[in-house]
Amino acid sequence: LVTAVDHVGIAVPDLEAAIAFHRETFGLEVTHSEVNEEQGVHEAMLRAPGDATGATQLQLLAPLRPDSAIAKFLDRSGPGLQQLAFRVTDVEAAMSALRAKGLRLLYDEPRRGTADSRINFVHPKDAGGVLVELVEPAEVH
Ligand code: CMX
Repeated sequence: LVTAVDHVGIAVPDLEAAIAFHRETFGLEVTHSEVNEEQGVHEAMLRAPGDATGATQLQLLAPLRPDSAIAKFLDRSGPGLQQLAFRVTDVEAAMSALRAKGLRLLYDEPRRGTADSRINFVHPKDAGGVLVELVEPAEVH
């Protein structure tokens, strides 16, 4: 079902400040950044310099709007770990397999995630208190 831990996501109030902190403190490098309007986030992906392409990344997530998932998370919990993302080869198949085990998925159909990936989430109450994202990466041409 799961082929890799794709990324770990941290909610931050200020994306540029968080990127600078992770670069200057831990030496991480930004590989990608984008605005995802539907998810209400301005986000960046970072990796350790020794990691190969495809290694687990760190995702920094800043809110675009006060009613977004990240803004609500920051209001409730403050900055910190918000999600664990598993890479899958077929997000619909993963959704079916998890639904068959009685887990609740947040969306009926996959939505657009980072870099045109297809994503869904398992409700944190059904995954040990962790918001689990399923990520099917876009095909690389
Ligand atoms: N991790 C663990 N638990 C969480 C959580 C998180 N990130 N977010 C909420 N919860 C908990 C709450 O604390 C609450 O627990 P209690 O009932 O014990 O207080 C419970 O889950 C349900 O909370 P809720 O008020 O019903 O729901 P919220 O409005 O907090 O929304 C969630 C939670 C997961 C449905 C919402 O954050 C969501 O839709 N997330 C998916 C989208 C997302 O996170 N987008 C940003 C990232 C985009 C990307 O990765 O590309």
